[in-house]
Amino acid sequence: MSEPSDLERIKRTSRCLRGSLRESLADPVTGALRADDVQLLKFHGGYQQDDRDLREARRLAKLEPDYSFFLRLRLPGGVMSPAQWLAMDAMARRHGSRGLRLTTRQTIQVHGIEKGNLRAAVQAIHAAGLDTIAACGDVNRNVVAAVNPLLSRVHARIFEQAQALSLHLRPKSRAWQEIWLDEPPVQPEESEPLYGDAYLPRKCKIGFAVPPDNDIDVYSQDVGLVAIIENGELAGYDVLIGGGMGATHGDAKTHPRLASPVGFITPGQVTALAEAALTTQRDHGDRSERRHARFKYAIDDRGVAWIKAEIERRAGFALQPAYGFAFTQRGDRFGWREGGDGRWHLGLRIPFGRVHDRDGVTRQTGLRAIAALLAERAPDAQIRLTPNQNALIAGVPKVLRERIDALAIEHDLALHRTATLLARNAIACVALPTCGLAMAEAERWMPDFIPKVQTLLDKHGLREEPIDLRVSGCPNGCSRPYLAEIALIGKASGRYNLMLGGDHRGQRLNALYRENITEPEILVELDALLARFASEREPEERFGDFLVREAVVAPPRSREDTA
Ligand code: SRM
Ligand code: SF4
Repeated sequence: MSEPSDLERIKRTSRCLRGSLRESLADPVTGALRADDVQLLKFHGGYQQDDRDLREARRLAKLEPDYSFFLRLRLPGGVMSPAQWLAMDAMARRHGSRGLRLTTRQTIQVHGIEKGNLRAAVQAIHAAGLDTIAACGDVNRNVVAAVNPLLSRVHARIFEQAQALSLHLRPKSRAWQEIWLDEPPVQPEESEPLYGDAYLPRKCKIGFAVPPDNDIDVYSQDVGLVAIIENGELAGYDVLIGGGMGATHGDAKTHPRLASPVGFITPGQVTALAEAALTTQRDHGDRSERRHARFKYAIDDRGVAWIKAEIERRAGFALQPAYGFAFTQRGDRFGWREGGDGRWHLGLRIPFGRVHDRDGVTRQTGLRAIAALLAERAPDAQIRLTPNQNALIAGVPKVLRERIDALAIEHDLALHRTATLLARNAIACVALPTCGLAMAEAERWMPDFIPKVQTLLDKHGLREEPIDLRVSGCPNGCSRPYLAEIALIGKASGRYNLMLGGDHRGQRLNALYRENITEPEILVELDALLARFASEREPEERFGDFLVREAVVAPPRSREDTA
């Protein structure tokens, strides 16, 4: 048996996530935390980073790296009130340096917070009725849920379940309250009934989908719950386990994986099912090799049937046979839609989730103005974040539509009216300069790169063709690229692996087409394939499906097929 990784020691000896974080935060000599506390901070929703654009110059100048931190909110289902948005906007302007970043898991990150401001930033989050607990780290992460629950009672019910589950699976340690809010220490020291002192071997991700939309990419979740609706009522959920995107270049034992269907549960069984899956991963996940520690690998190693039986044993009930479901689309719906209650919902495209005033674009000011209007005139309206880095202004009285439209147009928030489908649906991860793992650009490259791909689409008469493009700066896959029709995975500065052949409903993994190529090479490849697609496609055929039918790429077989 291999030795546990060093992170296991850090977790076990942390006294339920306290470590020496207080001392690290108070140390005025450095902008960084002690090494062990860097790891523990993740469980509190924070990450230490340094500006990679400045790294080399600072090294040469014998300065320590330009350290700063991001904070990530725990925001199940991505729902905030207008007042909460205003509070987060104020916090980001006061303490951060890159605006607000909407993430692919329906929450917000604020980058560029200096160590000395972290406590004030967390306190501002808490004052707004929000928290950052377990937003990162080896725990259950932000629970995602299909967007726009206001459209029906069923959506609302699912959102409530997502919120309740997030709270239920939140670590019980009061370390967050002690360290950030100065609550008195708990005496005697506590324990974690669900997680134990070493928490999980790796992160766990849970998501609720509502067909026909697969906007949460349910096949990428460790535990995916797909709502089954009968006669307008929630009958229960089909359960999928073992999805995940992360991989490591050149390491064959790592790979993206589609979640496997294992059966059906009733709404009342959700908590027990999730606990059983989590504790199965807790007890059977790999604690020595972190690259091999996600639930998907435990499932590959032991088999879906074994893991399913273990989950059933722990949950105390058998899963019923899966109902089956059909997705017709993923991605977000933009523009205005009317809800069942006569309120209106406006889907806004936020390119790559970045809400920041810069280069003459004033999206942060615009969203603040919209939130301020709602806070005053419709405080029960909501700002909903989507798993595709966009925002939905939900529950708007009709009378405010015109003013919101005017603000959206004034502040470059009306891209749903002008941007092509390619630009509206593309996703890119954060990557440089903040992400310590980035091998190539992603978010920053998109404003340059997307118009070039669009030029190719225009050239081949495919201007409004819906093609999913996703870019990640490294193989960890934070933009869920392995589910895209076209994906680029960073390999080195300016170099990417070109992956092709995912499907537009997020149900098929793509496959490697060209390795380690540059932007001009990518464009040459796409030009040739789009030309073929334009002339040889079948009616209504999507690009990813065409590439697979024509055997341009062969999608990987599912793990069950290969077992
Ligand atoms: Fe991620 C690590 C950003 C969604 C798979 N991810 C990171 C870190 C924290 C880098 C690090 O560990 O040093 C990135 C911080 C960059 C920065 O500067 O902000 C980062 N991940 C993000 C976000 C912000 C991307 C975005 O552009 O929106 C997303 C935040 C999600 C959230 O709000 O909780 C984000 N990450 C994802 C997703 C998509 C999803 O969950 O739906 C995935 C793929 C799904 C999955 O987990 O399999 C994902 N991130 C990873 C991995 C690979 C994990 C693995 O199993 O191998 C890492 C690396 C790691 O954990 O060691 C990672
Ligand atoms: Fe960073 Fe890689 Fe995730 Fe992009 S995919 S944010 S580069 S870890």
